[in-house]
Amino acid sequence: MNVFTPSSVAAKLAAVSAVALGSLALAVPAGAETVAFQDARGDIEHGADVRSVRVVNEAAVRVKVRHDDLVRSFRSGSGIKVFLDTDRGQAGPEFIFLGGTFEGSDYALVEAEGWKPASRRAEPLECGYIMKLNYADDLAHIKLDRDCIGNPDEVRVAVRTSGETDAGFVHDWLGDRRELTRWVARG
Ligand SMILES: [Ca+2]
Ligand SMILES: [Ca+2]
Repeated sequence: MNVFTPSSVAAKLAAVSAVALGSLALAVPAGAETVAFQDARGDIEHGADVRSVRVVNEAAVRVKVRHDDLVRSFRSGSGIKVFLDTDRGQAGPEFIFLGGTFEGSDYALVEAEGWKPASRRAEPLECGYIMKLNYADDLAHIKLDRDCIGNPDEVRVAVRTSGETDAGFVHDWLGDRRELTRWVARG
């Protein structure tokens, strides 16, 4: 009996492509690109120490920052800056999301120029964005409407946290100072 009949070959090809499709489906969830980045623990003697950052580029752009130990008290003086690079044609980030990460603090999205707010009195942009803080899990969830940041196809970020200690303010970057993640394409 010849096992290499056209039908058995076709069946084997079908089985192979089913496996290939299955693994692709697992690797790339429909409609979402999510990339996670890790950072060392203990860079600063403060709970604002960055542990990891997750960037999601889909219907909205979302950045989730895990800290070592986020606390509610204003005494932590803890804060965050997320620099958003949305245009390869322009050097550096186009936007900065900045805010406090202790309870009751405020936040804003502003246009950036040279890694700083575009003007000394940069007005917060009036569009849809929100930060939610989870003190149990030490997370800051930032969600930005696409229209707020020019509806980019791809985005990358640099993240800097800060906190107050007896010795003054300390800060921690994801990776190195002003290090941008790889580009995250829209899912
Ligand atoms: Ca760190
Ligand atoms: Ca840019």
